[in-house]
Amino acid sequence: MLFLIDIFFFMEYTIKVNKKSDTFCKLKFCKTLCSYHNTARGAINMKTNHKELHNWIKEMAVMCQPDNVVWVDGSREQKESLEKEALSTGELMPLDQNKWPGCIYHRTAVNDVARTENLTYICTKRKEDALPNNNWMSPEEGYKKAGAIFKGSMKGRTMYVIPFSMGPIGSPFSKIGVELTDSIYVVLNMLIMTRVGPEVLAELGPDGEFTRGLHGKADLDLERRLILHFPEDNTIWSVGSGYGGNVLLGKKCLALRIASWMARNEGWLAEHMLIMGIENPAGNVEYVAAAFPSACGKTNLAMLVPPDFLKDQGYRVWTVGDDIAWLRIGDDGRLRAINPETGFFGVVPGTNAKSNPNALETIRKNTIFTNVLLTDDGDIWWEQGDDPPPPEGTAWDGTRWKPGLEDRNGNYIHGAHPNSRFTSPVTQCPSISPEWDNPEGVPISALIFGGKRSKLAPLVYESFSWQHGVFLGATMASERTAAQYGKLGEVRRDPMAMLPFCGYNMGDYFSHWLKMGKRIKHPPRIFHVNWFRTDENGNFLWPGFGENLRVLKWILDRTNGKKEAIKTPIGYLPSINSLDLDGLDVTTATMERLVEVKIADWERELQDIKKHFSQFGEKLPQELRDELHSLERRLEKSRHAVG
Ligand code: OXD
Ligand code: MN
Repeated sequence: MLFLIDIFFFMEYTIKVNKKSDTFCKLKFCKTLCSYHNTARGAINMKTNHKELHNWIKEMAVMCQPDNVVWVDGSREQKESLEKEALSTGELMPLDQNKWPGCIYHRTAVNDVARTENLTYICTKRKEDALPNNNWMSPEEGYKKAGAIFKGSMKGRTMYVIPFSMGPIGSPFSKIGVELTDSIYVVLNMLIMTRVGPEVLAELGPDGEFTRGLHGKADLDLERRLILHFPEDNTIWSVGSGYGGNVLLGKKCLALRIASWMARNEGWLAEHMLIMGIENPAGNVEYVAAAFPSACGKTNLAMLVPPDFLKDQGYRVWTVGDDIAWLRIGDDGRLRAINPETGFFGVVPGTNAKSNPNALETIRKNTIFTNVLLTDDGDIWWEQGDDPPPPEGTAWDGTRWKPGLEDRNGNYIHGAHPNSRFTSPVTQCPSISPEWDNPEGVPISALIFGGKRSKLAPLVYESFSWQHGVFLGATMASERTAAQYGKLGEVRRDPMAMLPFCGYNMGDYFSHWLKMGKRIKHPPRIFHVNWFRTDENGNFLWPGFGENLRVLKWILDRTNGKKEAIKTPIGYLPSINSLDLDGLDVTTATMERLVEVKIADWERELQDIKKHFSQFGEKLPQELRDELHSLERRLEKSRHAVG
């Protein structure tokens, strides 16, 4: 039967190619097609009679002209043989297996170390569906431009077919994607980050919906790099990059940009949020989801270790996810969330016994390290870790490195790239929640927004309502740190931490959030936190790290109606007494500064929010204009009251 189907496809494709009078050499075309058939039949259990899937793979193979097409089946044998192959070509490098069992090393091209937002596009028929928060291209132009780069780009390479599920296979939350890629590094990362295997094809059936993801390294030329999303076609084309955020198509591309589009149409939320459970001494676990812009410590918070004082009382933290949350309204009328991923793709530098001991434990084995420093004996090192630097090694960019190296301007030269990464299975995390892959998700008691604000935002405050909470998310901002591009201290608005990831017009996105709130019978309360307030000398006022659990505790107490709060113009704030500060070395004077609301500062903020809102024009929902005016009135009233 399979044979007959193959003949049928062969004929169909021959006709199509001839009709288009494509310039492909027919011989080559046959080679691609035949090897596709061979490997499709050869791969263990990777059988599907999904005609559209077969057609699409063949169409992409005809364009990219790989020498082979190989299905990825999720098996240990195939993974090991791919590792071996990549080690033999230098795509991967070995690590000391005694020190780093099951771990491998990869170095990206020097020009390819982070997501390239300027080369990332949403391709929709109408420009206004993507703007103002995205780069836009028409689908025709997108397919044409990227197609020209893809054309013939896999000659001499293998195209891997990865069927994957974001979310537990078969869960009502989950979505299926298929990524075609010419990179073994991508295959190995996808095997950690997503669910891959014959079960995915079984779930897809003969005609199930899937996201079509095509990735090709091409020549890794920055001038020929494009990360394109076609939400109207449920398609992603990424070419010219080998960096995770651009090429692990299940992550930012599918689980945020494409999924946010789907979520709007289907009535759910795809968010850039961690999910964590907090267990109280009575053994009850309550869950929160929190959005912070990149580089604000989401992974650290998700894996928080309680300070001794709270641990002794019986508090525990359970990690569900560190980056992405898909949220739907459950039958119980509550908002429920899943982490669609199965791995962590985290930043390595700064990971140490204080900032994140659970991450350190997670990455000890079966981890892919990208762009950290490599020593000559197969060890690795990174800045702000626990270990002193090795006497020498090879830096992330392949150059020789030793401690104290400086460039011509006297700047420190990094051994590990500041955005070097670990890819590790979530199941290796000591704090992984037993509920992390519950197909029904976990119920969310509180949604938390946050950012780095050195002066303005108090440690924590609660919104007055869902609508006000959406306003807090829509106006969220973070100050640039030294490690980021741009002016130091400059405030960057990053609504819901989704600015680089919302796959459609952000004004419509705000409306969607407001609509969702009306549909949730028992909505979570919405909070804002800021761990980063500083004194005049730039020292942090709040100790952060595990102590952040004290703030989460207040948040959950509020959701349970247990704690009083002070009504201020910006929201409900904790009185200092209502925060559990026992055993914490922070003076009352410092605490007072941490919860201070300075009216003059907020009035300045208001002007900036107005500017921020103006970019959404007519698309800005009236409810958010109302919230802005209410805040203005409350601040005015408060200023008069103070005199
Ligand atoms: C990430 C990011 O890589 O948000 O998770 O940039
Ligand atoms: Mn992220």
